[in-house]
Amino acid sequence: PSYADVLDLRGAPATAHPGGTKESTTNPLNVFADRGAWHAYALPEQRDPTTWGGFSGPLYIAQEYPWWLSRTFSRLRLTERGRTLDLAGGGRPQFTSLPGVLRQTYRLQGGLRLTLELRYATNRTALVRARVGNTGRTTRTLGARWTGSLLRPAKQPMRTAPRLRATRTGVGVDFARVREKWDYLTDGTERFQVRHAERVRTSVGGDRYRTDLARPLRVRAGHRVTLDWTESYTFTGAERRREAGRAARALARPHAVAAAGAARWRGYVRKANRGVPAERRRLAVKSVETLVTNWRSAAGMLRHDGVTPSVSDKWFAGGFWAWDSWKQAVGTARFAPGLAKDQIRSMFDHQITRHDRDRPQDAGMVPDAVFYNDTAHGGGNWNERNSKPPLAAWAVWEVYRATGDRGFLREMYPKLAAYQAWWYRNRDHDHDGLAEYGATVDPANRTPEDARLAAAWESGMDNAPRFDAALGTKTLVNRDRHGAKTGYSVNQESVDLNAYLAADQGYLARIAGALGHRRAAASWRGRAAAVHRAVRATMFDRRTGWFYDTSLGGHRLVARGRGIEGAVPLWTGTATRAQARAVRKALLAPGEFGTRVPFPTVARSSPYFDPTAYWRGPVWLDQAYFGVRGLRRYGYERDARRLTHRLLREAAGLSGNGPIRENYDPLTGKGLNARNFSWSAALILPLL
Ligand code: BMA
Ligand code: BMA
Repeated sequence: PSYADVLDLRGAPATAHPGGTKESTTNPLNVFADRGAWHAYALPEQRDPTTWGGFSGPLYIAQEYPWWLSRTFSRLRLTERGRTLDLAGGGRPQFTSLPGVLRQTYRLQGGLRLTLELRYATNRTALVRARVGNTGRTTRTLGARWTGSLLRPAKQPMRTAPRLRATRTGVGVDFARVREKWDYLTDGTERFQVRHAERVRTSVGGDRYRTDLARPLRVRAGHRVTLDWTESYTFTGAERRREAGRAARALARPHAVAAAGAARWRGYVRKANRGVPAERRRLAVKSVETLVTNWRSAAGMLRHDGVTPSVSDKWFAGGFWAWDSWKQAVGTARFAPGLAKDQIRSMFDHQITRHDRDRPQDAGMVPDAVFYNDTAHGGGNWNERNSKPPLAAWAVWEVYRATGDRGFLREMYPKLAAYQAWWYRNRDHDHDGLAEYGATVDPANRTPEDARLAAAWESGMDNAPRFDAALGTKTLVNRDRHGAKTGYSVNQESVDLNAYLAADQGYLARIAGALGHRRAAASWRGRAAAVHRAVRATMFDRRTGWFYDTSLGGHRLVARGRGIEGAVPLWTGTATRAQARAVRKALLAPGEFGTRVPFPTVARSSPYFDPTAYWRGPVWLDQAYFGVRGLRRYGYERDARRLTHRLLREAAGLSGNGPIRENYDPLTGKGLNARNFSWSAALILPLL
C-alpha cells in the first residue's frame, strides 16, 4: 500500500496568522515537515486554482511561534510562446500526500505533464523537484516562471519583519529583529532562501517577486526534464552558511536525496506497522507522520532534536515538554530510536545542577518545558516554575527495549537517579516517603496562588478538580535542614505521582541490573516495593472502590470525585488483585469511566465532570493508554481489547483522514483542543 493521504494536507492560508483573522491559537490546516526542519508545507486546494502550481506556505516558526510566510511562496507556471499554460488544460490536477513526500500532478494541453514533489533534504532545507514530461509528438520549447508574495502579520512590529530580496540563485526573505515575547521572536539573522539548480533571473517589487528561468526549456517528444530547487529556513549566520553548502549538494544529487528519504520512510512505515492489523495501518502511518511533522531539530537553547506537542498550536510549536517527551519517546522508539533518545536528551540537557545560578537547591529537577529562548534570552514560555510527572525512567527503559543500547542506559542512569533524589529532597513536605506535586522558588511563583497553579502544572493535569483552590488545595513551604526555603508542596499526596515514582524506581532497578550494578538494583527494588505498599495502603478507598489523593493528614480526598489518576496504580502494578477488581468495575461502568470514548479524565459521576473542560472530563490518550495497559496487567485482556477498539472507533477522525487531537469529548467523541498532538500519536502506536 502507498499510504496516500492518511492525513488531509490540503489547504492554503489566507492570513499570516495561522489561526486566521480571529487569531485562534489552532491552525485548521494540517502541514508536513520532516527531519526536524522549522518550516512546513501543505498541498493546494482542488477547488481553488489560485493555489495550484506550488506548495502552500511555508509555515515558519519565529523561534517559538508559527506563522505563514506566504500563501504559496513558489508558484510555478510554464509558458509557451509567451502564453501561460493552463495547469488543468488536459484534466484535473491531483494532490497527494505520501509518507515523506508531497506530490502534485498536472496535465496540460498537448500531452504535457507536470509533477511537483516536495521532500526534505536536511533539517533546514526542503527540496522541490518539478518534472516536465512530454507525451506528445513534437518537441516543446517552454519558459518557466515562479512567482510568490508575502503574507504579513497584521500588527507591528512583526508586520514589517520579513523582507524579500532577489539573489543570484533565486530569492530570499530576510527577517528583522523582533522580540515580541508572546507572539513573534527573531534575532534579525533569520533567512528563508530559495536556490535554483538552473540559472534564473529574479526581480522583486515590494512584497512580490518573479523568478524566470534564464534559458528556454526544450522538452523532446517522449522525454522529460527536471527543474530542482531548495527552500531553506535558517536562524543564524552560521546555519545559513552551512546550509548553502548542503543545499548545493542536494541540488547536485537530487535523486540521491529522494532515494535516501524514500528508504528512511519505508523503514518508519515498516517498523510502525509491525504487529499492527492491516485495517489499522493507515492510523499507524498517520501517527508517524504526526510525530515527524512535530520533530524540531536542535536550535537556540534546544541542544538536541526533540518533538513539540504540536506545530498546529501557537503555544505548542516551539518547545519541548518533559512528560510529553517521555511519552513521545516511547512511541517514537518503535520506528525512529535515534529520535527517541534525542527527545529524552533534549530535556535532560536542562536538568538543574548544583552549580545552577538561580536554583542550585533544585539540582536533579527536569524543567516543565524548554524553548528556543530561555528566560534570560527573553523567552516567556521556558518554564522552571515546576517539573512534570516522573516517567523518564520508563521512557529510557522502553528505548532500551527497542534498541538494546546499553550505552544509552549508562548515559541516562545518573541523571535519572538525580531526578528521583530531587523529588524526595524537595517534594516530600512531611518526610513520610510519599511525595507531593509542588513548585519551585521562582519569581513567577511569588504568591501562594501562583505556586498552587505551578503545582497543578507539575501534575500535567493543569485544571483537574483535585487541585482546585476552592476544594482546599493550598501550598506549603518546603525547607532544607538549615531552614532555607527549597520550594513548595501542595497539601496533598497524589496517587499518580507516587505510583509513577514507584514505577520509575522499578525501571531504575532494571537499568541498574542491566548495567551490572547489582546492589543498586536491589536497593531500587526495595524502595519501589515500599512506595507501592504505601500507595496501596493509604490511597485506596474500599467504600467507593477507587484510588484517591490523600491529605497530608492521611485522609483520602474522596469528596473531590474520581479522577482517572486513580487507575494509574494498575498500570504501575501497585494495586492488589482486589483493588484492581474494584477499579476495573469503575473503568467499565458507563456512568463512571466507561463512556463512549472511554477513560475520561474525570468520572462522569463526579460533580466536577465537564466533558469539554481542560483536564476535567475530556479523554487524553496517555491516560487511556495507562488504563488499557493496567487492565491487561491484571488479566482483563478482553476488557482492554474492547475498550481500545471502542476508543479508536469513537474518537472522531482517528479512523478517517482527520488530524489526531489532543483530547476527545468522552460523550460525543468530538476532537478537542490542539490538532496533530504528539503524545496522542505516540501512544496510539502501542495501542494499535
Ligand atoms: C501550562 C502548561 C505548562 C506550561 C505553562 C506555560 O498550561 O502547559 O506545562 O509550562 O502552561 O505557561
Ligand atoms: C498542558 C498540559 C500538560 C502538557 C502540555 C503540553 O497544557 O496538558 O500536561 O504537558 O499541555 O502538551
